Amino acid sequence: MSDTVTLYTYFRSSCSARLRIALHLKNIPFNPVFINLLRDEQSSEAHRAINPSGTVPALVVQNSSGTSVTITQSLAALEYLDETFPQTPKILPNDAESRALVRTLAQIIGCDIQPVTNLRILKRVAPLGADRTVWSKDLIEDGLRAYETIVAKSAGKFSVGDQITLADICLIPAAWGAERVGVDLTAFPVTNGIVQRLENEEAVRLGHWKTQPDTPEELRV
Ligand SMILES: N[C@@H](CCC(=O)N[C@@H](CS)C(=O)NCC(=O)O)C(=O)O
Repeated sequence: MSDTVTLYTYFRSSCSARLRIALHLKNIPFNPVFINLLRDEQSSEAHRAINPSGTVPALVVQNSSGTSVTITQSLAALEYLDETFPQTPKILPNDAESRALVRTLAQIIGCDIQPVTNLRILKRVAPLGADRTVWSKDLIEDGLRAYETIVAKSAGKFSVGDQITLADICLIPAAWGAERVGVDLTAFPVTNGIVQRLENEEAVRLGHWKTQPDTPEELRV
């Protein structure tokens, strides 16, 4: 019997998109559970019992012996998938130097950009007079400048060489968020080239915010 994988997800969530893309890339079937962030379902008691952070995603893997693991941080969940589904395409390179580089890029997005542009932060800065769009755009551009400087040296077809890595899996949903607030991705030409190539990948199309079962009809393609 194979593992049963459940993903708590929201179509617009970039952190959820990371997991959706990785699961599709690795051909791991999963059951989605939809948590609507606009209805604040992430803060419900029921959801917090699964993810005490009150966020998505949460990844639950139940293995054949009946034990289950719940992972409530997307980067930890992505690495867990890489370690426990070894027969699937790897998203972390074998050598330590490349792994550090991939993690550095992933963390520019996962630690420097996403947390300060997250919904709960936007909800707090708006009453202080900050324009949510300007706030997000500035911070995303700061992060992308750093990303661009690094990938200018490391990129092949994707961010580090020619294979899709953890870095790319974090980059593409961040690019969707960047476009949403008016960031001109052509100002980051190497990164933009990687984004364009990623958009053609099947796993990215399947994980895209526009194609999810919980994507509202009017936003679907
Ligand atoms: N560090 C966490 C961040 C999770 C996170 O902030 N998720 C967002 C969606 S991308 C969320 O659930 N936001 C809900 C909120 O801010 O209330 C991770 O990587 O999983």
